Amino acid sequence: MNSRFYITTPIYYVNAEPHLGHAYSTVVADVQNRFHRLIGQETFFLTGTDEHGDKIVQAAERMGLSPKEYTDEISKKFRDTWPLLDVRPDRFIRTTDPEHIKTVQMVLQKVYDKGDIEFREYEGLYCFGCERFLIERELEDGMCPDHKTKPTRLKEKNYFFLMSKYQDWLIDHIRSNPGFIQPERYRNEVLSFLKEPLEDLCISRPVSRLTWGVPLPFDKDFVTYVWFDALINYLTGLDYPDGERFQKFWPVANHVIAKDILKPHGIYWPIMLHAIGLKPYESLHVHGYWKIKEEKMSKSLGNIVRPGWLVENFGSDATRYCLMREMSFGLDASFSYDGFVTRINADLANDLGNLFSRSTTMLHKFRKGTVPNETGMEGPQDELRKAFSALVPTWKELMNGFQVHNALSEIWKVLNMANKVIDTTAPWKLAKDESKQVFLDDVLYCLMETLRLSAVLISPVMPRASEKIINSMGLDPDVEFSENGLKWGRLNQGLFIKKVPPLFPRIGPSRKEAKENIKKKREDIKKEKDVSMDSKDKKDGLITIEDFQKVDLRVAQIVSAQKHPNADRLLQLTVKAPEERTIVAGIAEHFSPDSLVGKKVIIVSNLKPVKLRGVTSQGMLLVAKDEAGLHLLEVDPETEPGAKVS
Ligand code: ME8
Repeated sequence: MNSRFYITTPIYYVNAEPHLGHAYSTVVADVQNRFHRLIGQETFFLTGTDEHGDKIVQAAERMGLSPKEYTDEISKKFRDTWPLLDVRPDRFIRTTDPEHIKTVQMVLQKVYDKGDIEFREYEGLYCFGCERFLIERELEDGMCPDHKTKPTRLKEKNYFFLMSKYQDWLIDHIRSNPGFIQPERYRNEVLSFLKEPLEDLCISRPVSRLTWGVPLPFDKDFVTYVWFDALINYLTGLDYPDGERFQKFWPVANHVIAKDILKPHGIYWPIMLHAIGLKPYESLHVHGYWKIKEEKMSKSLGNIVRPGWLVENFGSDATRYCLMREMSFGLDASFSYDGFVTRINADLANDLGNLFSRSTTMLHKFRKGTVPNETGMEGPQDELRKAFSALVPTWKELMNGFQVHNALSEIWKVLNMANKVIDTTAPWKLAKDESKQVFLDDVLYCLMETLRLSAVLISPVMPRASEKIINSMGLDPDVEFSENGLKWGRLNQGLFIKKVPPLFPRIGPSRKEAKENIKKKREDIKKEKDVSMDSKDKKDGLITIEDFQKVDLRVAQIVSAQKHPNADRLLQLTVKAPEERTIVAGIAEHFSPDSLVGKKVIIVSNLKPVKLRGVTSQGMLLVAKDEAGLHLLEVDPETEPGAKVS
């Protein structure tokens, strides 16, 4: 095995903000980075943003910003998103970084001097979404299959990279390196594409049409086309050509992408590398699409899920777990809120969370919280010891092959086995039987050691929960999350295990269930009302105008919103009406804090302040409630905060 590992994500276009699809590739890379570090390799992890090209200029124009201002803003959003998901890249690269521009120009000059770049006229069908010319057979019903738009016919003189002359070399390289493109279906896809003659690659745009790009060093009237610019980030990221990092990490380069950019990575990139005399990357790892209701999640289709929203709802660990567990690497997967909730409640709250709390509770009850002697007895618990000797090598192999979903499923088999060990050995019964104490010691030891070792195995995916487990054992995560930590039997007798709050509290009913509950409640209330209205004076429900005038309704603008520190169902809002005040509202299950900021709503402003779980609420937010749930009562955005509602 190599002693080093270099992992990259695509650099994302800044024409839209990050979504779950970007988060997936980035978390995959982070998990790989953590895994390879854990098994003792020196690693380097690169991500970043792709900032040149027509699409970016158009997006900036729509926002009324210069390309520079615009790219600064959106690039920062990507950079700020990754820590929310505990993603820790070693370098965040931007294609507008001066050192990158220098590297691109150096590479272009090298390829040009070699005679692999030529100036010619070209006419073809250009997709602005893909930022490249498409060929007829790539179209579906005359449209770009990815962007569902009709390409534009363009004719212009441009520079071309003479890719076709390296076609046979590439076929040979892919055939003789089975792991070069993974999973195999994508390797086959590239090989089947290479059965047709390759066209040369247009690598420039005239500055008359586009100035937002890297100028060609050999012709100032042209800038380079995005792919020649973008792919080179993987070299700039290692300080190519002279950096020490380049020497260390280029031979072990692993790229993660989705299938949308298979062709540039599976064909253009290895040929570019070969042309400049470099060995191609070690492996390309290609995953499928996250979809929503059968459509690819994408900024152009507008059906996106924000990573920040996922973290707010589920937390970072559970989001990472669901991303890794719900998608088989290489295949498409569907996102649904309910699917994530079900997964979290079943795997994290029940299987892992319960195992941890049941085991520590019993350890406290029967052994004052200290780890007993491992007595190595036969019994159901012995299966756990045996299971790990098979699980650890399987886990390594699956993680190495980017089969994280399968690695997790193998770990969960053992966690379930441990839960069954508790049921079948019934430690609470053993505790009452003097003759069973040595056996009980072994059962408790095996449960705790199962938890420690599982924590090590899940640490690349769920760094927080695994650290909590290791810390509760008074151990050092830096020591445990290493090759040493992978050995059974590291928990020493006498070690005190702290009790900690539940690792993964159950998430309340899913939206669908919540809607059904609300509907049922409404029906119950209606039934009760109908009965009381019949028996009492129906006029009882009416109020006078004077009654209504007692209520002071005002327009308020929500300035900030955050989760209530002590209650899951509550949000803490700061509103302007026109003076600032705090309102605590029971709407956390229906609205994400971010979605509320800036909204103008109606509040009851003369309610007596009340303290709700430690925070004083000065008023009440009005919402409408129907079978679908809660809806905000928004007012015309022109209305001044503080305006009286009558
Ligand atoms: O293509 N499912 O940038 P991009 C899974 N700048 N992954 C998805 C996804 C989805 N629905 N949507 C996006 C570019 N992705 C170029 C790359 S690299 C030298 C230049 C992820 O912003 C996935 O990794 O369109 C995909 O390959 C990438 O975002 C495309 O990002």
